[in-house]
Amino acid sequence: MPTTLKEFESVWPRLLEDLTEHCKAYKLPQQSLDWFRRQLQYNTVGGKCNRGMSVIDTSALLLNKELTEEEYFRSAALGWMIELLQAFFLVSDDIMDSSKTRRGAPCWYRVPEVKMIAINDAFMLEASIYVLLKKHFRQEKSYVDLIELFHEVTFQTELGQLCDLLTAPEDEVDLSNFSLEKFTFIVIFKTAYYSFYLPVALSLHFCGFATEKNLNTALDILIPMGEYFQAQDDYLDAFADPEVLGKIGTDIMDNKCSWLINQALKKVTPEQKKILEDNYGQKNSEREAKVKALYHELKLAEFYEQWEEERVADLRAKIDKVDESEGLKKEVFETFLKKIYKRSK
Ligand code: GPP
Ligand code: MG
Ligand code: MG
Ligand code: MG
Repeated sequence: MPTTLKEFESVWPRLLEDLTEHCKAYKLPQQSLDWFRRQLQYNTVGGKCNRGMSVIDTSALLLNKELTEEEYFRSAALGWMIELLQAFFLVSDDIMDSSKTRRGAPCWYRVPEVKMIAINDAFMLEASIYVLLKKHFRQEKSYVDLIELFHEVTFQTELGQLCDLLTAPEDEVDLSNFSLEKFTFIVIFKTAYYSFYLPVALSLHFCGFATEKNLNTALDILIPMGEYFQAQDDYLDAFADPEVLGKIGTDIMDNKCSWLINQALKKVTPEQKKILEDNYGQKNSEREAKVKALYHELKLAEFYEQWEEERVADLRAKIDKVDESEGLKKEVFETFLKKIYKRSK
């Protein structure tokens, strides 16, 4: 049985206490400690936690048994470290993207008393990963591998974010800057590594199955899966109900090199292209609506659905070929795919 959000969330208070104790040892003034605990709670808890929970489910599949209480706690701790990494990214990303809401609540930097303190809060979310990793995994043979994995994936994500930001300058809309090649780089780096490869790689280390072959197989499937997931994120940005999605899309106004604009550019007539040039990438909701109307006219939602079926078929074919001889299991990937296929949030 896959773990539930409730079980996963029940581990969090212990980790919050670990971080609290660490600060208390430094005699951190109470006001700062209260702030740290509050921001940890606000930014780390309350999401779907698919990334974090998948460390547990992957570990149960790889070990082919029900996890002991201790194993559950430790794999959940690794899962929460991904959620901390994600919190660090999202608090920062929302500032960079001028986003308004996240998980149905105001973005942290938009909470009135927070503002740019959110930048330091983001750094502390990241640093918390290594505090917990040291506390719980220092004695493991895989400790250095785990640290290096978090560092490398963080760097990869930052490369993706850099490319995302540079392709989307605020003051200069140049649609010729976009291409599906750039889109692919951006999404693999800003999303696929930390959201898809990281949970499975952590679990492989945790279970003692992190052979080069298994890690490479994981990359080979999870990177294209993450690419599909971010195309979905871009599709939902324009087409999903913000109430269901928990965030209001900003890609059109933010001039993002998204899946939708790249597909639109392949389909437009010169007249339609003019509409995009005049209205894309501007902080003006009427102009944004014009771009969305064109997306509808181009039947991009239908095109996306068809594209999704093709990508999923490719992924299933790849999963079918997985070599299980070193302890990896097809089911790990099937479970991932099932969770994201046709998601609405
Ligand atoms: C989200 O892309 C991007 C990240 C989570 C990576 C951020 C990386 C940093 C180094 C800060 P997005 O902007 O499309 O996500 P959303 O739609 O959720 O805002
Ligand atoms: Mg964003
Ligand atoms: Mg962004
Ligand atoms: Mg998005």
